[in-house]
Amino acid sequence: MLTPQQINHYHVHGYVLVSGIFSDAEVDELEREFDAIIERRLRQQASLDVKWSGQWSSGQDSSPLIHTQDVQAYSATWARALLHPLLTEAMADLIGPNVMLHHTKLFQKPTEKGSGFPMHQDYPYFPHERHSMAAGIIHLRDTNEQMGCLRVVPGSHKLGPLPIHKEKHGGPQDFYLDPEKYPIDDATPCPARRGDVLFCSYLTIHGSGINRSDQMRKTVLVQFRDPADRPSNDQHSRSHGQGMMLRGVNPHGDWIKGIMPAQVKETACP
Ligand SMILES: O=C(O)CCC(=O)C(=O)O
Repeated sequence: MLTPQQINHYHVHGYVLVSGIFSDAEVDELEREFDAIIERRLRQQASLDVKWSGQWSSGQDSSPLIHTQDVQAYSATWARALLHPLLTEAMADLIGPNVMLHHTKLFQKPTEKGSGFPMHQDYPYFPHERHSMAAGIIHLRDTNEQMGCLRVVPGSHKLGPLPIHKEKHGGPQDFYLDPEKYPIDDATPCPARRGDVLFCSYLTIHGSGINRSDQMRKTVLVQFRDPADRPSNDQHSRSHGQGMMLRGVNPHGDWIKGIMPAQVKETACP
C-alpha cells in the first residue's frame, strides 16, 4: 500500500499523510455513521463535551469538542473500517507485519472556536517498551489550518519520551509539553483531504489549533501497535476490543496479559 518514500517519511519525520485508502463512497458511509453515533449517544444523554484541561489554554476563548471513544462499539460500519484491508496494510507497512488495536476516538471540532489540543506526546498515556504505538487519524472532511488541523514537530519522535510540563500553580495535571518551549503556532500544520489518513508515532510531538472556520472538523483516531511491543506501564483505561488483531497474528499467544482488566479471566469453555 505505502510507497518506500512514504514509509521512509514516517521513520524520518515521525508522521506521514496517506491518501487513497478509503473510496469516496466509503467515506460518505463513514461520515453518515459518524454523525449517527453522535446522535445516538446524545439521545442517551451521554456526556460528549471535552476540552483538554490545564493552564495551557487559560485566557483562550474556545468551545468544547464532541468526543467519544470506541466507535467500533457503536457502529458495524466503523468496526469494518478498522479492518479495512488498505488501512491495515498501511499500518503494517509502518510497524508490521502484525497490528493490534489499542483504542479509537471520535472528535468533532465545532465551528468558530472549537478547542485545540496542547502540544504533547501520546507516549505517557500508554507507554510501551519498543515505541511501535502509532495513531491513524481518519479525516472525514477536508481539513485546513483554519479548521484546526493537526500540527506536528517533524522528527521529534527521535527525542524519545520528554518531560511533562509542570503547571505553575498546581491545578489539573495533563500530559502536555511546555507551551513556551513547544508553541502550537511553531509546529508544522498537516492539512488533509477528506478520506486521508494521517499516521503519527506516539512519540511525535503534536497538537492542534482552534477551529476558526465555519466548517466542522471530523476525525476518527485509531491507535494501534505491534502486539510484541508490551505496555511498560499498563495504566490506560480499557477500550472496547482492545487487543483485537487488525492484521497478522499475535505471536505470543498470551493476549490477556497487559490488555484485559484484571477481573476478566481467560476461561475455558465448559
Ligand atoms: O485531533 C487533534 O486535533 C489532536 C488529537 C490528539 O492529539 C490526540 O488525541 O492525542
